[in-house]
Amino acid sequence: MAAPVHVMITGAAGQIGYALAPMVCRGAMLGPDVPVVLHLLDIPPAETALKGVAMELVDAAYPLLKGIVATTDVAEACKGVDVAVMVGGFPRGPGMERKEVMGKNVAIYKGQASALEEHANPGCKVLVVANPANTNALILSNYAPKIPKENVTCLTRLDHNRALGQVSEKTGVPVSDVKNCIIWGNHSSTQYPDVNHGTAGGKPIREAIGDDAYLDGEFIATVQQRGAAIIAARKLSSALSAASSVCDHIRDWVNGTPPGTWVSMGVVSPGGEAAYGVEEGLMYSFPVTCVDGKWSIVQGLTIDERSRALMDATAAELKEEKAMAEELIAA
Ligand code: NAX
Repeated sequence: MAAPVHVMITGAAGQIGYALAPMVCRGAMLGPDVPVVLHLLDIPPAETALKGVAMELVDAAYPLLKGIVATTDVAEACKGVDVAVMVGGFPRGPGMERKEVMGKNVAIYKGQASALEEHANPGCKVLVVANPANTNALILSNYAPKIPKENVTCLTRLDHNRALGQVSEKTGVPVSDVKNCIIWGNHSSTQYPDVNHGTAGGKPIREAIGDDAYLDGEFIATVQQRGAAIIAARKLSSALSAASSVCDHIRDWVNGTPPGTWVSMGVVSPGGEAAYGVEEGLMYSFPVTCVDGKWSIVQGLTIDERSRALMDATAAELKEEKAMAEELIAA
């Protein structure tokens, strides 16, 4: 058996952490033959709950699990890490100003970025899940200049999978035969779920569904608002689907996307034509393929006027968040 891969989960005592850790131990993230060591980080008020999670992981006797580091010390958690999944953060509560939340996350991500830079293994891949995910990832990248910018990403795979799920439900085509939807932009309600290049059962999605009004209206709103619909139904935010999408994101990044298939990832925009005109330096969700542990943006897609406007609107929101983060960093 190969040497174990060290996977860090921050916010590990929370609900996504509780769903994600067992998936990683079952091989859903890195493959059924890849042993793992889990590094679980949370904050002191959650220390006892974190211990409970570690106890349950021991009790599950996973053959792939070769060790657990459960700690509230960020430096200890980051030591020798190959994959870092950043789930812990300060989410926006009711009535909170965006700037206030961002200020809290600048403080958190500053510390965690430095610890990762200093203690993680070279080549460590980072996935930020905690909201505002795109901007938290940008802040982390900013404070960890030694980590290559390409190695810091954020999660929009859940939105991508939600889009595939909606197309599958509408067409009756199994979700495994729905391909190449795109989430453009921010992991927020301004995201643009785009089906113009996707297929269902081998047919273009627009043809398979035959209802442009639905695709341009209800479909987009459903994907954009799915998180809120889950909260309304469960009284808790998405956890199992988020954890499963985290595994999909890392698995495809590390092991490669299947031939003929692309996925959505929040990555730093290289700017210019290769980034469909999205400003350089924004953490923006693009369609990507992955080979040998590296992502590249799918090239040459035709963008119609309607799509252009939606892609620009979500870019504008990210630009605003970036400016706010920069202001807080400079303060
Ligand atoms: P929970 O509140 O259940 O868990 C969060 C955990 O993070 C808690 O145990 C908390 O103690 C810990 N934490 C807080 N600050 C920390 C810090 N500085 N270092 C380490 N741990 C810290 O939230 P959960 O439902 O698990 O969601 C976690 C995050 O994912 C939230 O920010 C949420 O908004 C975000 N989401 C992002 C999604 C995406 O697609 N990008 C979808 C799912 C989810 O809503």
